Amino acid sequence: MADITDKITQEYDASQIQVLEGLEAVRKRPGMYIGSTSASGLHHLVYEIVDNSIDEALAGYCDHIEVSIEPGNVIRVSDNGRGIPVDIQPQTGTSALEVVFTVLHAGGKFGGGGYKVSGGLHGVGASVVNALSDWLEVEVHKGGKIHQMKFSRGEITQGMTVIGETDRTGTTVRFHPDPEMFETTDYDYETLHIRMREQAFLNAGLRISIADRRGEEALSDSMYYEGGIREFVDYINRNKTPLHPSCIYMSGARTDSECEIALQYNDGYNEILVSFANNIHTPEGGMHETGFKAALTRALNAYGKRTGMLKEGDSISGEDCREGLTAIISVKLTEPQFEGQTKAKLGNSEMRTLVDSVVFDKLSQFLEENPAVGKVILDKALTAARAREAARKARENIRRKNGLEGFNMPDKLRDCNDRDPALTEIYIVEGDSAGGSATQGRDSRFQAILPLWGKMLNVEKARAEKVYGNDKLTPVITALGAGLGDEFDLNKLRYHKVIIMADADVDGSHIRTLLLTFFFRFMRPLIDGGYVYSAIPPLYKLTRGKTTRVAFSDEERDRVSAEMRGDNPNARIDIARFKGLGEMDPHELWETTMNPETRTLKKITLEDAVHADEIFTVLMGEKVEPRKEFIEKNAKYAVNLDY
Ligand code: TSJ
Repeated sequence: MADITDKITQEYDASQIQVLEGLEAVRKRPGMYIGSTSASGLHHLVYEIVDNSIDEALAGYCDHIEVSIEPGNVIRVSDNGRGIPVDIQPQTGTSALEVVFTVLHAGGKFGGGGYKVSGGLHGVGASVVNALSDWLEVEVHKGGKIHQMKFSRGEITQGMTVIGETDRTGTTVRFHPDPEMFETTDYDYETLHIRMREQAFLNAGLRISIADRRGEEALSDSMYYEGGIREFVDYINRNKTPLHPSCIYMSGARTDSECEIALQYNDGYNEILVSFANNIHTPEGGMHETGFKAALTRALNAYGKRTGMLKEGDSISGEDCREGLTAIISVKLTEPQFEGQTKAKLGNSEMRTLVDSVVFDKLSQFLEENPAVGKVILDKALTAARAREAARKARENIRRKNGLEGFNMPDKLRDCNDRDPALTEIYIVEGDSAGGSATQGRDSRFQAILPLWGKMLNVEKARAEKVYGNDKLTPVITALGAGLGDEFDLNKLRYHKVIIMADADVDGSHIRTLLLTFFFRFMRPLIDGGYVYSAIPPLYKLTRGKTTRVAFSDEERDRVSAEMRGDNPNARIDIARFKGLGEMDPHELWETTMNPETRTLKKITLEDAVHADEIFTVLMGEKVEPRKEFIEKNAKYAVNLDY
């Protein structure tokens, strides 16, 4: 504790004014601290608070965290840890509690001091959440007393006050995001649920409960995984068919760092590799992933040679070793370096060496001791290698036939005039009639239209060679111009916005899911790079006399209708539901859905590959029961797949 308070004192001593300036800076440029002020930044506030409780759990003092969304989008986070220290430091006359909420970069993340391993990808902590909340209250149960403190937009509105006695310890924070700071303050339960589940998997033995108390019926879940990341792998594979009974678990440590890996092969063709550093998801990979991949490939090749399954001189590629693989890599280290475009790539090279040696040694040993599993895995990799070779040949054939990267654009494509990909966009439109409206309504200088029609292919089961031959997807591949699979090349992409425009009904959602699955499986960089969008067409058209307006939700419909009525309660407002894109005239489609000045696009992020994979697998897999269950549980998502 000494370390922590010393550090706080140093920062705090500088000047009281700096405190206010610090939090003012957060309110001036919130995006710098939480990434954005959209829904993602809004949810980030919760993660920042919860991270503190998780740090307390990592330190060994807390085993239960409760997170809830209260009516009015108030967030409550509570833990049974030691409670944030409340004693007044003689040097400063303030408590750690006050500092945590008022000093930028304070909180449980003091680098070397404090906790040995702490999260904090952005390292911003509680003070940023405080600055961006129109109110925040904290309650600390500690030393037999309940201490309370209140804030508004970062400023103290009630100093630390003892409000009662208690026989337990712990910290509870409640806050309401400042509507002046965020585009939306509406929390999504499922987003928080997925994140909390992930954290429960990553912290074996920690119970995380979550509840949504906004609706008439509360939603809730309580997550506790004794097996940690082993159960994470089981969870991801739960609707797949595993090739061996239980997952393979490996762990190891050096001074100041540790790693654990769980993996299991299934009979599918996809690779699901999810990595974390200090419990922070690293979707861009990094040194821990590099070490893992290298060691897996080496271990399988060495085993193949030793058992004679692999001929002398032959070798299996890394990708073939990862077909049908689900793996979780979790590393903990004292000074993580996050790099890359989104600071989501681990840069510490010592993690490559650590993970490499742990995986190579432990996996080699496992294969020796479990020859039946070893054979299944090696067979799988060998089959993948053969299939890849066959796919390459098929590709060559098709390329010769119709020049996939080439100059022959699909008949249906209505291309735009501009050739600079950075300035152009392509609308992939469901149905010929909507395609017609879009073609007439568009700005042909920079907007291309590609209509799609009919049922597409079940991508989950398809291998690359089948996709190549599919007449529904070939136009998409050709129009985008960047190839697919191993050879996908973003530099060749012909449009930097790929916009899926489909109806807000079940068929539309089906097409959207299929296209996203296809992009996810075969053009992954397209999704990772944020090039894919979903157009949001309006649901209602409201007419009063000569005035028409549109609405994108039931709430907006009611609001717009009231606005149009104005002071005239008898005014007749005609409300019509758009049955589909095909029903809109070209001008309406342009104004509501295509004009960059007025439209809303939803960027497809697939932030959580695990969740995406769940939807894809369940909705398109062969197992009927999980699909039925999923659709019943997520009726709203099945209609409007919300990534
Ligand atoms: F930071 C915060 F306000 F966001 C927050 C912190 C929010 C929540 C919900 C919990 C916490 C938190 C902090 N839970 N547990 C702690 N623990 C400490 O701050 C703590 C307690 C004792 C000692 C010690 O050395 O005695 C040290 C620390 C850092």
